[in-house]
Order: sequence, then C-alpha cells, then structure tokens
Amino acid sequence: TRLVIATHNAGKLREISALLAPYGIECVSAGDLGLPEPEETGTTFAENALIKAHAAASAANLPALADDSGLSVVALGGRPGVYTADWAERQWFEGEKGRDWYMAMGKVEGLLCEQGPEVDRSCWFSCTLAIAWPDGEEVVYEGRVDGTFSWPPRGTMGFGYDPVFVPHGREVTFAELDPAEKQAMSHRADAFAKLVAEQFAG
Ligand code: ITT
Repeated sequence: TRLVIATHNAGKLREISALLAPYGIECVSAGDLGLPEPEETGTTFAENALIKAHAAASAANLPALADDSGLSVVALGGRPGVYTADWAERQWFEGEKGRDWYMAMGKVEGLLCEQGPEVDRSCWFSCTLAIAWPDGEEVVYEGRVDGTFSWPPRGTMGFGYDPVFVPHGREVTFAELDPAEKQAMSHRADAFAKLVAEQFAG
C-alpha cells in the first residue's frame, strides 16, 4: 500500500516516517507530490487533521495520513494549542511568510512571566492523526504527553517547541533527547500506538 504523509513540516515528516518504518508501507510526502497546503480553518486538532487528510487523499487518489499538533499551556488556558503554528507565523519580506520558533517560544515565556515567578509551568503536547481514504472514509487518533515549559530553550534535536518542553519524569528537553527516546514517549507516538493497534493489527 502507498500512503501519502500529508504534512509540509519536515520535523513531523521525519518522525512519522520513522514510526511507520517497521510496517512496510510505502510512504510519499505531500511535498514530494507537489500537493497544495489546504487552509487550516478548523478550531480543533481533529478538524484540522481531517481537512489535511481529506485534501491530500482526494488530490492524490491515495489514502493520506495527516498530523495536527500543538502545545497547550495550563496557565494560559490551553493556549496556543491548535494555534501553535500560527504563533510562530511571521512576515519576512513582502509576500513571504516564515516561522520563527524562538519568537513563538518567547511569546509563551513572556505571558507566563506576566503571571509572576510562581506561575504553573505545566503544559502538554497534543497530536491528532487522521487517515482519510479517497472514498471519504476517515479515522482519527489522539495522543498527548505532559510536561513543563522550561526557559531558556535547550538542545538542538527535534523541531518546533522541543527546546522548551521537559517531559514529566525527565530533566532534559525533547530537543536534548535522542530522537528514539522522544519517539518512545511523545504525543505523536501515543497517537501512533492507537492507530497501529486498530489499523495494522494482524
Ligand atoms: P502541517 O500542517 O503541514 O503538518 P504544521 O507545521 O503547519 O505542518 P500544525 O498546523 O499541526 O503543523 O502545527 C503544529 C505546530 O506545533 C508545529 O508547527 C510544530 O512546530 C509544533 N509541534 C508539533 N509537534 C511537535 C513536536 O513533536 N515537537 C515540537 N513542536 C511540535
């Protein structure tokens, strides 16, 4: 079977490809197929994951797996959550947008600092995986990992908010962990385990 990985995020693509590797599925990325990026107009991770999976499945006429994810901070009422990528969005030059993760992490830190030195730094990463088929069928799996927002950023591995996320029970950030260790405990791995149990069992 061929499966489209409906993401344009290189960090996610690397992790999803590694998670899929043991299952002998031929993967092709949305970027390699030149698929357009649909607008993420949903207000939940599941809605956005389904928008991306269905768009890729119908454009490629193949089953497609999409990932919508983000960081939610307890003291910020769960923000940025589904808007995590938006918080990093920045206009570089006229017409050209980019993402600045240091700026986005700093925005979270700034809002936490406004609440004083004793602020609760608990947060969690969410990952929602959706598979859509060209005939319209769909499935959704959700995963989560809890931790602490830590400042300043530390580590060079991983992507996005990894340098400020310290998972419960550890002292290092996701960006300081060996990629295999992150994959063993991450929100993406949690969602993926549920997907595997239902889709690849037997
Ligand atoms: P696609 O929609 O093309 O998949 P995206 O980057 O726009 O890529 P999202 O809309 O799901 O993805 O935004 C989620 C953001 O949350 C993403 O840009 C990441 O930087 C961040 N994020 C998700 N998973 C993460 C992880 O494992 N480690 C660090 N940051 C993560």
